[in-house]
Amino acid sequence: MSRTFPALRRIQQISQFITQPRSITPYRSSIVSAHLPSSTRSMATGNADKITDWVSRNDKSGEFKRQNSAFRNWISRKPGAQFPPEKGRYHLYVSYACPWAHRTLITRKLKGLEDIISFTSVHWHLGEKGWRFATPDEKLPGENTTPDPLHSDVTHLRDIYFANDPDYTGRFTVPVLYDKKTQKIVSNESAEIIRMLYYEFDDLLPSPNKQLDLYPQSLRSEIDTSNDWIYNDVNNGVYKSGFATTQEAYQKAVTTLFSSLDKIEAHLQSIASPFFFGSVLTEADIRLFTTIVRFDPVYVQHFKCNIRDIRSGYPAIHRWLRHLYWEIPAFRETTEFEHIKFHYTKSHTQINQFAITPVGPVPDILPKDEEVRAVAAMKK
Ligand SMILES: N[C@@H](CCC(=O)N[C@@H](CS)C(=O)NCC(=O)O)C(=O)O
Repeated sequence: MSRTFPALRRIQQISQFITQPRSITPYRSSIVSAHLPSSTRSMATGNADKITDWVSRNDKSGEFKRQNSAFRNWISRKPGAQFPPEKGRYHLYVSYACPWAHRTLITRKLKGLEDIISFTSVHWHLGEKGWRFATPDEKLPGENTTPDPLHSDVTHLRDIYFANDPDYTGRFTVPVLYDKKTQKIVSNESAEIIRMLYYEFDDLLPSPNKQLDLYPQSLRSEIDTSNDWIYNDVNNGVYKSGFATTQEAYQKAVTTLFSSLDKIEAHLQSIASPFFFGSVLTEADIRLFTTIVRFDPVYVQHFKCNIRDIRSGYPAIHRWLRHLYWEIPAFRETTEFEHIKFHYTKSHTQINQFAITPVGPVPDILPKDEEVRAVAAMKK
């Protein structure tokens, strides 16, 4: 039983997780206690909705609308830059559950920035005050899923947002790229953070890492074009499908999502190389991977993206996915399925009232040389 259903075993272990008492040990500095205790702040979305209302209850369109990120500074190696690249100066706040934050973890590892940029993952549960940090006694999978190592009195990610801007009215999203020196948020936009990581720290890196170019000049316009539709239809498309509160909004999103997956499948079928743009790994692979690796374990059932699944319906995408996951450690080592499965199913109570986490699919991702039974039978 436990061998066949590892997910079930994990679910049983965490059944009393959500409201554990907090005991915080002091770390280095305090940013919130004077004026912004998290328990007394109300919602920050600027309206009457709760944090867990993904589509406003007043929005008749029923469509999920993602907000624009508010902090948009750049780390730059240009002389006189406000945020220059420095070893040990910057910290990433992420969630292993989040596909946007996952981009930054993969890029950090691919570029060999582990000793240069530190990180913390929040707990996978997102409640009415948004993301919270794990308590010292909670043992969660994944490196650095700990209390905030930088601030003794921070319990929630929103404390960091409010310390930067007490009037902040947006959502408290991960990833956050944080400057320990000035105690400022540099950026909370993953698409921009990964591009900073591609080049701005290169002077601090040895040659092989420096040479890894994830956004090569010769492919930039192709990457930008694919980013555009893959973001709208696929990365964000799964959310538009899952959070829709009308049949019409759902159907529009889910059919667009699957026609784009069909297009990606045809593209990957047509090239005989392992990466999205041929023989070199690029940003396009990173951005698509973080959605596709969550697809079968979560999006198929939780977001109703169930016209097909990846493992039985998209052989070329499945091959591409498993190549990245099993062959390139930066992809596998930053993927934490427990955070992924529990976050969505136990945080999105607007669409999963009883927070039941489905046991399957088993396993979360197939080994490289195994297929689902029907596919395997066809091959015999
Ligand atoms: N544009 C942002 C989006 C990030 C985002 O939406 N993150 C989600 C997690 S997957 C989040 O933190 N949501 C918390 C909330 O909206 O309350 C990026 O790409 O960095």
